[in-house]
Amino acid sequence: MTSSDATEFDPAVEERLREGVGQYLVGPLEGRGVRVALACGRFNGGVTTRLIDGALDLLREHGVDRNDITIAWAPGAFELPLVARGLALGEKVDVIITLGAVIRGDTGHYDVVAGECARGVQDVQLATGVPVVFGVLTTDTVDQALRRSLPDHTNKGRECAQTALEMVNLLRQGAFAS
Ligand code: INI
Repeated sequence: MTSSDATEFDPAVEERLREGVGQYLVGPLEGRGVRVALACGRFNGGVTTRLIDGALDLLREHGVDRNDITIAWAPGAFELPLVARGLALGEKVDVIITLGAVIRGDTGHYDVVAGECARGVQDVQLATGVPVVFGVLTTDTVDQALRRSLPDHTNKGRECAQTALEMVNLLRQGAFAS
């Protein structure tokens, strides 16, 4: 979900904010030297592969080396937190992007799978200090999932890749504990 036009961040205010404070911390979208793992659910793989393509496009555009990108497949969204935890503790990546698709129409346990996945992802990033981006679509219909994984700037995987670079470069700054 992107901000609406009414709530979107206005870059024009940035200069004013910078001038008004001592430290202004923001993560630039620099991909060189950033190691990224994509933890992906195979369930609804027709959607998750579209999210992967969106993420890879953004990472390449910002200079991430292909050798610094890892793809790890989990059976479904429920397993993504454990895969993310393993990658984080392995200390070979700087950020993990979880990509999945939980579609209400397909399952009675939608709420459990979606909720546990989100909770687990947050738990992993807080416990390890490695940023874990939540790129799991939670939709009512297949059509909604397909619309959020189009090959354009609205693709959720692409959006999450941008979040990943911003978070890595933000947390690399001196004000943060390493
Ligand atoms: N996993 C998903 O990623 N998306 C779904 O929509 C989904 N549904 O519909 O059930 C789903 N289920 C599998 C789940 O993630 C686990 O892999 C499974 O329960 C085994 O632990």
